[in-house]
Amino acid sequence: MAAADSSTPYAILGPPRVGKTSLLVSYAYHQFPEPSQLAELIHDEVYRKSPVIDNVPNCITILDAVDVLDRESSIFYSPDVHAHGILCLYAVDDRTSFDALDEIIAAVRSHPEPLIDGRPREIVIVATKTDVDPAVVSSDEGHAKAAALRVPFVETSAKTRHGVDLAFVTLIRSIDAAREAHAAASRPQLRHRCSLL
Ligand SMILES: Nc1nc2c(ncn2[C@@H]2O[C@H](COP(=O)(O)OP(=O)(O)O)[C@@H](O)[C@H]2O)c(=O)[nH]1
Ligand SMILES: [Mg+2]
Repeated sequence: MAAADSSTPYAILGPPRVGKTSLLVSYAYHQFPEPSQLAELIHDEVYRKSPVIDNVPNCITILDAVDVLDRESSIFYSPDVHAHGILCLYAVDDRTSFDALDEIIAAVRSHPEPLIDGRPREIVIVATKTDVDPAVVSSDEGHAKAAALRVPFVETSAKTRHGVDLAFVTLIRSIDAAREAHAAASRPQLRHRCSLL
């Protein structure tokens, strides 16, 4: 597996209050931010982390840049154009955020610059707040949605840290797999040659 280069950026997307900032803080600092801390965290905050994944060191940059807002019934979406991968979040206690996934992912896929290094951006659907009981969106619904949209799915809680590392590892592995597949497809094919001497 190839290491992500030092400038590989990722983005995190979802409607307001699904837990984007909390997930990033939980991932980067192993803390669940209090409401007062959340209020201090500004938009466009950049989080950096250097995890070792599958024995390979990675340097990653994650942009907590965008709330997806419903502006006059159309989803507004503008992540960093350089993002190689995007975590698309919904909260298990907020059905509206789950229902927004189709439109958010369609917006990612129809971005004006849809390709990064010749490949589409990798997407992982992330269910947040799985510590909340009862949930209004079931785990089965999350799995079914991800299967229908053909993307990986990870369940998380920033509060308990359940699944938090896995969400990022899944995205990084998806990007590595896509890079390798793209490189293999771009390599000239070796052909058998029969020569009559
Ligand atoms: N119970 C619970 N609450 C969470 C979790 N993640 C975020 N929240 C709460 O959800 C609210 C919105 O979180 P925030 O990270 O600001 O969401 P953002 O607007 O998507 O960045 C805050 O009150 C958080 O404390 C979680 O994993 N579990
Ligand atoms: Mg936020």
